[in-house]
Amino acid sequence: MRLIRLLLLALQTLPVVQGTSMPQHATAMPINQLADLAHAAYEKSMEDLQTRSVRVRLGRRQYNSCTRDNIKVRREWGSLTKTERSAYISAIQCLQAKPAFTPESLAPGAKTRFDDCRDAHQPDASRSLHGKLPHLASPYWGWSKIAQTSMESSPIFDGSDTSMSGNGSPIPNQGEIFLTGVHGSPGLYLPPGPGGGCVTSGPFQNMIVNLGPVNLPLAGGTTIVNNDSLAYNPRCLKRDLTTSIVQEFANASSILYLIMQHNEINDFQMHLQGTPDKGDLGVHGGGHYAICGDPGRDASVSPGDPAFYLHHAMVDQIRELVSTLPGPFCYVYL
Ligand SMILES: *[C@@H]1O[C@H](CO)[C@@H](O)[C@H](O)[C@H]1NC(C)=O
Ligand SMILES: *[C@@H]1O[C@H](CO)[C@@H](O)[C@H](O)[C@H]1NC(C)=O
Ligand SMILES: [Cu+2]
Repeated sequence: MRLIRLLLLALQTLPVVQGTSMPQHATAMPINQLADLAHAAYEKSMEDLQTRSVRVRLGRRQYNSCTRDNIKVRREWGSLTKTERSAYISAIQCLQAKPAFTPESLAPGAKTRFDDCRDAHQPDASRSLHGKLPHLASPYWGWSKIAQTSMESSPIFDGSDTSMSGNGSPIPNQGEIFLTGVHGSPGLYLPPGPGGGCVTSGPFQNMIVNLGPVNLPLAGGTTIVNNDSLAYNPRCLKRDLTTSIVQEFANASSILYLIMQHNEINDFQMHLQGTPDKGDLGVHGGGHYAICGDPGRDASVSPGDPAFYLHHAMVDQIRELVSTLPGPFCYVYL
């Protein structure tokens, strides 16, 4: 990890910011510190690429060479133009309209090319979508921005034509969600959100979810378990947007703390992923369980919700902020 260098870079930017008319306390706000850090990482990558190509690890013994010509910028959804948002939505809808590559004998439930991405929930989620849409730099969901407002009012989930669709229809008096603990640990209760039913607005309101559920915790405390993770089970996309979950687990302070205070890779990974048995979802789990619903709340089939990829692009950004190298597919973040 080259975190120390990055921290120094970020700190070097501080006097400049403080020298302007910006009030000093504004710089100290976690959300601004995070922005400074991300900006320093971007500048650093671009500076490195000015004079040479940068070798990044793509996988086991596989490397990619990032240059100024092949570098792609991933942007926060809210900073895309509406035309760019629509283009991304169309790309996802295109995958949903094309027949799957996966043979029916292997996965009867995989009907579309979007379903082929079900395995996206691997350590590097961008890999799957990248394989299908190599020219696309998936935008990301800046969790901490939403943590300041609400899921439903954010441009990602506001239900408009240029969003990833909104909340599910409201189901009154939903009970809490119980995430089973591992190794005999107590588990964790999460509050339900104001939705819970089928998504009724935006571009994905009529989409069909084909795969799962596999291990789906429901409001009220029960869990659907189904061992056949590849079965065909067509149903609507459900969501239960829960702002309090993203606020509690993926706010700017928790992201900063994760990046700054975990210098050992295993420790970093544990805190990124969260330890639900200790009551901590981590920033990663914070984003997932804030989307909630079906398949969003069901870890192994959660890539079936199109918002998954924006969430995981943010996970990628955090990993890449720590290494200060462009991502495996030559991504930088703005
Ligand atoms: C699913 O698999 C587990 C472990 O193999 C087994 O204990 C359980 O009974 C199975 N459930 C169903 C519904 O087949
Ligand atoms: C921010 O996240 C941390 C860690 O998850 C949490 O302890 C804290 O309460 C959160 N802050 C707010 C304002 O929710
Ligand atoms: Cu995930």
